[in-house]
Amino acid sequence: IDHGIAVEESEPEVKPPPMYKVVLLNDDYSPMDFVVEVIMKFFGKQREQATKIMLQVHYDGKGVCGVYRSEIAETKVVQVNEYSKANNHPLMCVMEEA
Ligand code: TYC
Repeated sequence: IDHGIAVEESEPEVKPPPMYKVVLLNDDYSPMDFVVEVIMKFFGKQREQATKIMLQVHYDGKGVCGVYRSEIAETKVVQVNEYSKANNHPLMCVMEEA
């Protein structure tokens, strides 16, 4: 018998996808202007914001460039690491669970 009473859901029907921080790591050799260009090119930041992120990495060891779903985060990491290598800089990008 249908009592017409809706069952309360404790969670939403569709879970949001897991999100990942895409993080740049500091090193002693990558030029600051190269890092700023990378943040602008791959993460769509304006120069002022890109410079803030670069300095965060330089002084604190790492910095978040953006938060994305897994496939997009993985693509950013590969693109940045390939671009750094192609330009002979040791700049490294990794992802972390948000
Ligand atoms: N530490 C580098 C320097 O002094 C600059 C730098 C910033 C390198 C951010 C990597 O992700 C980085 N030239």
